[in-house]
Amino acid sequence: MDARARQVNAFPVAVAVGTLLLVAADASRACGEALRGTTGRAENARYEIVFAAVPAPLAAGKLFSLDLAVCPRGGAAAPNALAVDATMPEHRHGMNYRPTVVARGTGTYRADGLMFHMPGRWDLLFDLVTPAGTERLTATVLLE
Ligand SMILES: [Cu+2]
Repeated sequence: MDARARQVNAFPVAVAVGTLLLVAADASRACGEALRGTTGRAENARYEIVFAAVPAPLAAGKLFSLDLAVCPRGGAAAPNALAVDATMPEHRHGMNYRPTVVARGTGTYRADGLMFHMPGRWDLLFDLVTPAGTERLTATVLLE
């Protein structure tokens, strides 16, 4: 075996070691690295949700989707389902659309059909259906 062949064979080993190190990193960091172009996060003691808007940045009056990753913390059970909604708490109204959420495996989800129809403060509401009950996590978005 010449040197070039050995180098080619060594490459997958290096990739495997890198993956193991990533898995060993703490769970919240792994969640943060699960999505490219992360828009924001919602968290409590038991769960962390990171999300990326598609398309980004968000704009008033435009339909958008969210790519989401849900990471249980501290031994919390993985959720069975996720629902997404949004409200403007200062105006006491929600969206004019009802988003749909599809599970994509390994704690990731896609929510389609969201629209912030006016600028201002919006609260994204994430309802996690878990074996211990439903948990609501909230993330505030300020839309210009
Ligand atoms: Cu409003």
